[in-house]
Amino acid sequence: MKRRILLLLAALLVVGTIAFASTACSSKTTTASEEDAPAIAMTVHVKDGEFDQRDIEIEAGGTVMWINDDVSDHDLQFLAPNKLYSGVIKPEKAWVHTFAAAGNYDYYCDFHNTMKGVVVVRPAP
Ligand SMILES: [Cu+2]
Repeated sequence: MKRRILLLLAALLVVGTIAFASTACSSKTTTASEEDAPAIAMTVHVKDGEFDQRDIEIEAGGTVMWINDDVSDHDLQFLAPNKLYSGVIKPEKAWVHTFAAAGNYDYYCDFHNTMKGVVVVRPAP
């Protein structure tokens, strides 16, 4: 089961690198292998027009994966502490981002601006 998740993640990273190379600062430019795929600290499902969970907390350096389980396109737009855009996440696709610095990262979906979430990144211990 864990191996399946890692393979899925590796595939997603490759797709993400191609689709979002200009915006996803953490994406790798080489083909991801199981060894260099980052461990996912949290997974957020996008379903029924909501982020589930809406509020998450990770440590600095942690990686979050958003999976679009919905039937429509969604995206993530972060305005602070720095601008960050996921690009359009199609149904059954995912977006992965690593948060290097501590802070409160509020985001919303450009398509449905009632869809909001926050990633609270604690300083690494
Ligand atoms: Cu949306």
